[in-house]
Amino acid sequence: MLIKTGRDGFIHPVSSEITPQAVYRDRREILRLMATGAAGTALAAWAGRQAQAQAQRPGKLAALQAARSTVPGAVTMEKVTDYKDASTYNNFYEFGTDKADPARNAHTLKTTPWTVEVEGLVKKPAKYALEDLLKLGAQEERIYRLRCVEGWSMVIPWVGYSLSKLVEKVEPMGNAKFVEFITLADPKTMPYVGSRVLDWPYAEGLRLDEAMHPLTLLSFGMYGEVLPNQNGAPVRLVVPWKYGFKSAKSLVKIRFTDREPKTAWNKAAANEYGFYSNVNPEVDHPRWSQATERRIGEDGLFAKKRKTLMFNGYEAQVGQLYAGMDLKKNY
Ligand SMILES: Nc1nc2c(c(=O)[nH]1)N[C@H]1C(S)=C(S)[C@@H](COP(=O)(O)O)O[C@H]1N2
Ligand SMILES: [Mo]
Repeated sequence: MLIKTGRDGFIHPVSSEITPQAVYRDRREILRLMATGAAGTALAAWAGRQAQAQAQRPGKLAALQAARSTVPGAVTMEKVTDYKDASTYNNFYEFGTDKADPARNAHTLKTTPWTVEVEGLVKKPAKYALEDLLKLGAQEERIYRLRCVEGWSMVIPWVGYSLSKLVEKVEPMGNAKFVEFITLADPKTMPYVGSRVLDWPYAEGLRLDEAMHPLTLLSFGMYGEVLPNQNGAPVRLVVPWKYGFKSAKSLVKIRFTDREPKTAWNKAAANEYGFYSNVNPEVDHPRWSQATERRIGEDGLFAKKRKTLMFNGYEAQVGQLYAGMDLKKNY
């Protein structure tokens, strides 16, 4: 058993850490590669990954064990963003619009008990207590690039499993074509819910085939620990090839529909935020160029901007989902 839930409902760390399983898997892989002569490079990559993982363990919240994901494209070798940056430079408008607001204010978010309701066009609608949702799939570590439409990006080691695991459990009906994600809107604990910045609750959506893609992650943790409140505790979506706002935080409802769902940002400014919102350096946002990005942590005087990659670098994995589509029209 990977995760224990205590009587108080909190997730408690188990004694062993995250690495052993991943180490054994990697070691076997290296032994295999030794036979082919490719062991040198593999060892270097392995050492790099271990160093990265260990350097990043912040020790702030309960550990969440995970084995490194084997889903194609799920682990970038780019340098992981410092936990401090990833947990203090946030967009979570329920807690304020300044990047520092969520880390300052989200301590009021009450994450236990937590239920996620799955409803709509499914044969098996269900209400999942967080403890049960956690166990629906094996927890994996995935190191994804996250690209915000505002022009900055980070590299974050998430913990979670493919959303498709949940989709398969609830058995979508034949006419289900889209999935809507609805997040908590509690004016008592979220100071900006009720403000007119957005039409609450914050809602997002995906086409069913996007929701089923193995890279679409239902995430419960990051940096080997449970999610900090400001990053969307206790459970959020992460869709790495789309702009960050598609990755809805603190999910309470997942609804299967036959119609494209309305999303919070599309309602706020339809000409700026489309339903698809795939990262695309060739299609600019009306106010911001999308051709380059600033990697958080690289913002020194001489830091160069990075070129933004098509589908945020996940084109090989997701490009075929959009074959034949006009990506300028379907922004
Ligand atoms: N509920 C909710 N989810 C949200 C947001 C929000 O304001 N509310 N902001 C989005 C935006 S714009 C981004 S870039 C990412 C940021 O995730 P991070 O803070 O974990 O990096 O969360 C997304 N999910
Ligand atoms: Mo964003």
